[in-house]
Amino acid sequence: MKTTRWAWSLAGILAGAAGLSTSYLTANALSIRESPVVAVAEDVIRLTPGALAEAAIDVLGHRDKPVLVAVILLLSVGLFALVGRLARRSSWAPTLVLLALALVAALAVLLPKGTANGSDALPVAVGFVTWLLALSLLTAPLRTADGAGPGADATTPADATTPADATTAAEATGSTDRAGQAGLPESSRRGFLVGAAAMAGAAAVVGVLGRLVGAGRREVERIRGLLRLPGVTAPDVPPSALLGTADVTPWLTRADDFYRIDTAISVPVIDPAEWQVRIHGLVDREVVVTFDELNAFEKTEAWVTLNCVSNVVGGNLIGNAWWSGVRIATLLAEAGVRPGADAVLQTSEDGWTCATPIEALTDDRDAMLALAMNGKPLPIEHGFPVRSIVPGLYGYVSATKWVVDLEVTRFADVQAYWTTKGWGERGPVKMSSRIDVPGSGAELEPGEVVVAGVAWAQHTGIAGVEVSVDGGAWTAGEIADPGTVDTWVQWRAVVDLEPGDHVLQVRATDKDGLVQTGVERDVLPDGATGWHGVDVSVSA
Ligand SMILES: Nc1nc2c(c(=O)[nH]1)N[C@H]1C(S)=C(S)[C@@H](COP(=O)(O)O)O[C@H]1N2
Ligand SMILES: [Mo]
Repeated sequence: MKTTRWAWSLAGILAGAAGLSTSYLTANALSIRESPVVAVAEDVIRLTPGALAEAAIDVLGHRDKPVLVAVILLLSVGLFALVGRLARRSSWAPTLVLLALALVAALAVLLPKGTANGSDALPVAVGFVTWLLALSLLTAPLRTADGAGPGADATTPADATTPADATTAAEATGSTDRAGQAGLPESSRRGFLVGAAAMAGAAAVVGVLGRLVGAGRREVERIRGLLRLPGVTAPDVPPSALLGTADVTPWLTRADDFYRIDTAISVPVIDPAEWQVRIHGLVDREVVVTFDELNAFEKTEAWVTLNCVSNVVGGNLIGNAWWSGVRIATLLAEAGVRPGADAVLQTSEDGWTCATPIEALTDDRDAMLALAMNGKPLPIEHGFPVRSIVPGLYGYVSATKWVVDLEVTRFADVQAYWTTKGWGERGPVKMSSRIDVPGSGAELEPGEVVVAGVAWAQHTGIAGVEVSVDGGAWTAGEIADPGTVDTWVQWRAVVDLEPGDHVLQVRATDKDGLVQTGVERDVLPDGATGWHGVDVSVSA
């Protein structure tokens, strides 16, 4: 007995819908900014060449994203139908197609954005598993009807228009009652239809649930969009910070491109109206500050380059932004720090902790409780509504996102999240430098080659950089002057390259005269050291 082709297609489409809805629910339950489908749409927009994108915006106006999401969903329906049909003859072919789809989605979620973290791929994984389970559930009655397992009728391709294939004949005649007498025996037919209806219902329920679960984040995004932050100005990149070299990492990191590191599986979503920070411990009086109170304080603003202790030499867990907030020193002064205290244990809404030297919080580097990044309220992933920013220290000892508690204390008396796992207690940023152009593996013409990148020694400042070819003599490059010691600086140098394979290396010198060490150390326990090198080959 043969089943109909449309039934297999429908099974594929419903299994696909089920997977999309469970991934959507998972994304919303974890407060992830976007579902996998939207992530794919955003990446398509991002990767679309400028001219084409402009043409699309001309035609579609600012509905380009919803239109694209609709197109992606339609294409998916086609692919899911194909997956269903493939399932008739093979068990691995549909799995492969679904795996490919899942990989595209995972890449869209993880790769291009600095803002993703590992758990952002969870919705894709959940969706993929749902696809496989739903497909095998829905196709079971069809398989029974076919009277054999996958592959049994491989000699008779389902799509072939042999006269013997009654179902194809029925389709060819455009029969409206395709479910009927065309192929499925009554019992399998009922089993399949009941299963299909149940799957469609379940997918719809899960989708609606996802929408409801996501309401909290949408509401906080709305509030965030309406927030007024007096004293917060838009970023205005100092021209002296730019050397104008092509293809160098932008000096200002856009929030969307800013690396993201945290232990949050579900992103904390906090309504500013419910936010407050408590300052207590070794203080004269405990102080609680609400968001509106904090927002009423005088703001301080600064360019600060933040980086992660886990950044390997040459890595990109580093970003530079214009931060606006309230000096932590002002708040600590209101509480009155008692003698003997040397640390502040910071705690986030999700229970993450770090201990920061009081000195770094109260000296002239203007450590702040930041309310804005690049002139806008903090993105939720970067700590909305309030996070700490301390120039010169790695994020893991200072940059608490979603901060809610500051306990004045002593290092000797506390343990913090990462220090219990073997990371250093203090985390001053180590000087480093990176080559951005040419890229590793670049193929170049012989002669003069521009080498360029960024270098940093937060809160000390970079005095210069040098480059070397194949471990030879160091030659000085030029550096830009951002007008602060708390950010990375752009640098460039020109080297003369002969045909052949070469290694280019860079090292920096800070404003204290210290030369960046070539000794290679791992990121654990307190930051990597060593020189960044790139391999290039020069044609003859
Ligand atoms: N609440 C919270 N804050 C946190 C962390 C975290 O896991 N949880 N990670 C820290 C680390 S290790 C770094 S490097 C910075 C990264 O900040 P970003 O994600 O905004 O780039 O945040 C810090 N603040
Ligand atoms: Mo970090």
